[in-house]
Amino acid sequence: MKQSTALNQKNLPLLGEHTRVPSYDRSKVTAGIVHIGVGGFHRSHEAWYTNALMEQTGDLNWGICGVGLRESDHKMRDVLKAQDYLYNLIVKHPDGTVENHVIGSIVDFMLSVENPMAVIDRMAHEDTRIVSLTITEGGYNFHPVTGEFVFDNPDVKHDLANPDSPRLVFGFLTAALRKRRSAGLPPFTVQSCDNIQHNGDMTRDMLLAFAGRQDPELAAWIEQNVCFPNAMVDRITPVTTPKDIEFLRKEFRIRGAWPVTCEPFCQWVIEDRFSNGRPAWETVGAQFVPDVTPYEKMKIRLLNAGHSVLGLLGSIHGHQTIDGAVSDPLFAKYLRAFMDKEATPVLDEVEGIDLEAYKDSLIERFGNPNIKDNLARICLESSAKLPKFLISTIRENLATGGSIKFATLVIAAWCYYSDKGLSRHGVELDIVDEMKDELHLAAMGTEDDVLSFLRIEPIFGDLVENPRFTTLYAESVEALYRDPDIERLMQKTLGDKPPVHSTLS
Ligand code: CS2
Repeated sequence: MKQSTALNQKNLPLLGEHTRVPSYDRSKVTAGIVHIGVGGFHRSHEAWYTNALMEQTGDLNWGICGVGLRESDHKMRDVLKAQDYLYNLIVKHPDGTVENHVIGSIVDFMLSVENPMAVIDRMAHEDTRIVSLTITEGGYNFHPVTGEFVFDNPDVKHDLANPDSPRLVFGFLTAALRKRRSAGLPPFTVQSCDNIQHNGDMTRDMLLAFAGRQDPELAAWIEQNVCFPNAMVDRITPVTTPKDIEFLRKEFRIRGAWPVTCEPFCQWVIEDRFSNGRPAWETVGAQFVPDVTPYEKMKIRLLNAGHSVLGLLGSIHGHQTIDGAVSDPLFAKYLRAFMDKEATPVLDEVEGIDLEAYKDSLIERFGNPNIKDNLARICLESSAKLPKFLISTIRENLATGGSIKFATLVIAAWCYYSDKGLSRHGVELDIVDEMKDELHLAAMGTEDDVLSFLRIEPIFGDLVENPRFTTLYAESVEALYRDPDIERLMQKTLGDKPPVHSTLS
């Protein structure tokens, strides 16, 4: 049997006809983009578009220099470096077709913990024209209810006091923009690729708050000169598992230490506002629009919220993956009811988009049996996600008198999940959340004070004072604690009769 080949630049010609490798000359690529937060999603999305762009147009000015801000990014740096920054993107279609690409758009990687000044210099270099971000919802350091920048954070305090050796993204952006301004260079664009509505505006507000505290004059310059385009990003990208590495080795005879697997669907809708030029990503499928608002709201309130609905209810039920949950007819019906009755009524019209077809396509994408998207990934950092994905929908429906019951049961399930950390059958759940301890403590108080969980003010704000919401929540949470049979509660919420268990004698 043919030996496997290690993935690196030199071996590209050996990888075989079933793997698409970069045909452009990577030694000629300059890094016009510095990207902070190189995980699976960046590699299946922006890096994929940019690789396709270089392939198609031959414009080699937009290579990517990855940056990791966390200690834990050592592994990504080491893996990518050993592979000449190449990796495999394995695209799995629902019918079993697999496309295997080697992506060549990342050409360097830096760790800020090793040398923060080198990262600042790189961002301040004249070749750098865009700094893009996937730092997760939690990385923006805003208060979920007030939307204000949170200054009361040890890393922020450190960054304010140490402008040349920051830890957080805003410290780096400020330092690099300061350098560019003194060097008389045009600023880079700051391009958020996270699932936050108005992600560009949010990034700008947070950066201005931080920079304003450190250097008000610089903040005024940033406000006038730096563009922060809003964007909607979309591609379902599960966490890489040892099975993916094995798949690559067995099916394609390639030894790659950290491939990415993703679905075929890919979307990027971007506002066309850039400070210093941009790649022609529209030539490879991205859409440039004047205002991204309706697209991003639709995506976050249907896709991301839909994931959370399946993730939390499914975890308690004992489902493992999104495709597993959505192939369960009760979960599919519940998801659709949530989308139709609660999420859709508070969405804006999106010109040229048929919402019914969009929802159908989401259910189809979720059902892709070859994408094993673990519920643990979906539920990861729920405290940063749910205020934007789901709680905003509850708030808007409370204001208009719309239905809230489907989403409310999900909040009750989140309480039970945070308290017990178990599925209804007692299987331990893998919970990862910055606020895990706080969520657990509040949820544990439920038996004495049924609204205890809702008193986490940074997540729920004043919702605990809304009687329509609290009455429904209390009923759901009490029922769940009496008997965590989530299926029965889902059926009840749907207005369906639970199946009759006949006792034939
Ligand atoms: C997921 C997203 O994090 C989540 O909860 O909903 O990562 C989702 O898979 C992507 O936004 C898809 O574009």
